[in-house]
Amino acid sequence: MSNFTDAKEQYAALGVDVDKALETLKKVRISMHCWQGDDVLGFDSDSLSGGIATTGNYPGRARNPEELMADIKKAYSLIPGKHKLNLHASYRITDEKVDRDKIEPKHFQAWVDFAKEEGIGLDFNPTFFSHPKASDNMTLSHPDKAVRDFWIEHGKASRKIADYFGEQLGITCLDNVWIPDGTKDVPADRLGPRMRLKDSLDQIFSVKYNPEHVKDAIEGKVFGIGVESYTVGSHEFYMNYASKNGLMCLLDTGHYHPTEVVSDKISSMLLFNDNLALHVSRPVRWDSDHVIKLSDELKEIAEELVRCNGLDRTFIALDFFDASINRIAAWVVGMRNMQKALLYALLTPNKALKEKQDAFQFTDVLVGLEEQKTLPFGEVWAEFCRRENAPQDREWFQDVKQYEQDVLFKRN
Ligand code: RNT
Ligand code: ZN
Repeated sequence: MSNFTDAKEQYAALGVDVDKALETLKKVRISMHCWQGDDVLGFDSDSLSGGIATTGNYPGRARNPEELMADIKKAYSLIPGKHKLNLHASYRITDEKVDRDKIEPKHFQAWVDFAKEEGIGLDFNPTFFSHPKASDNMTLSHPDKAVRDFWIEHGKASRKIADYFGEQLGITCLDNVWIPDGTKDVPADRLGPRMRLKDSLDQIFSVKYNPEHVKDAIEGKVFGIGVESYTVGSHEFYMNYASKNGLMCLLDTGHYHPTEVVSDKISSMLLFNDNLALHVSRPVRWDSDHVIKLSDELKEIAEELVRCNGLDRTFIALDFFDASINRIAAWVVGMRNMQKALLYALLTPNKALKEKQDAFQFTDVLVGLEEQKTLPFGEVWAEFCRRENAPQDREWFQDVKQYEQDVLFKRN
C-alpha cells in the first residue's frame, strides 16, 4: 500500500474524504501580491512611504516589468494550481508620463496579456502612498480639496481598470482601497478627517460596475509608522462604511492589536456579508509583514473559511514584503503555506467535532483537534503536488537557488 493510500484510509476512518478535499483545494485561487518582488517600489516612484516599510537588502530585486514578470512566472511554476496576481496602480507599464489620477486600462495592458498567457486572474489596488501628494500622510481625508480631488480621481480611475481586468479575464477582480491617512500624535479633531474620507469614498463608489467584473473592498488598520496615534481609516470606520454601502471590509491579519486574531472575525463577517476579503500577512510584534508561516493562526483562519462554507465567497490575498531573503522563495513559501493551511482545514473532521461541541463534550473536541496534528497530512500534500504537476517540498528550493545564480545575482 502506498503512503498516500494509507493516509487516505486514516482520514476516511474519521469521516474525511481526501479526494474531495484535494478537488476543493484545486479550485481555490490565491492572489499573489506582485509587490513582494520589488520591495513595494513599483514603476512610478523610487521610494516607499505611507507608514509601511520593507527592510533588508538581499540581492536580486526586480527592477523593471520584465524582471518582475520573469520572477512571478518562476514563482508560479513552483506553486500548485492556477491563481491570481495582485497589482498596485504604481505598477503601470507605459512610457507616457502619466500621473496617478490619469491612469487608464491601456497602461496595464501588458499585465492583462501576461495574465492571459499564465491563465491567472488579476486583482487591483489604487496606490495612495509613495507619491508627492501623499507626503502629508493624508490623501482621501486631506483638508485641501484639491489634494482630495486628485486622489478621488485616482480611486475612480483604478476601479475602471479593475473592471477592465474582470471583463478581459472573465475572473472577478477585487479592487481594494487602503490609504495611509493618520497623525503621528494625538489629534485635535478625529471626526473631520473621517467625514472627509466618507465623502471621498462616496464619490469614488458612486460609479457602478458589473459585480461579475469588479468587487470593491476597503482595508482598515490600527496604526502605521509615523502615524502611530490616529488612523483615519480604522476598522470601525470601514466596517460601518462597508455595511452601509454594500462593500467588503477587507481584513489584513497584521492590522489589529497584537493579541487580536482575524480567525475569530471570519464567522461574523461571513454571516452578515456575501463576500469576504483577506490580506494574509504575519505581524511580528507589529504590522511587520513577514512571510506567512504554517502557524496555528494561519491554520485557524483556514479552518474558519472551511467551516463557514466561505471558500468560494472569500478573496484570499497575501500581503507581506521581506527584502532580507530571496524574494521568490518568500512568494513560494507563502503561497504553499496558504494552500497547506487550507488543505489541513479541509482534512479536519469538522462535522464530528461540531456534534461533540453541541453535546458539550469538550474533551472530545480537544482530543480530536490535537490528534489531528499527527495524522499523515504531509502525504496528502505530496499527492496534491503530484496531481498538479508541481514540485514537492524539498525539491522546489533547489530550483530557486539555481535561478538565483543564473538570474537574480546578476542584477545589481
Ligand atoms: C498596508 C496595507 C496594504 C499594503 C499593500 C501594499 O498596511 O496592508 O494592503 O500592504 O497595499
Ligand atoms: Zn494589507
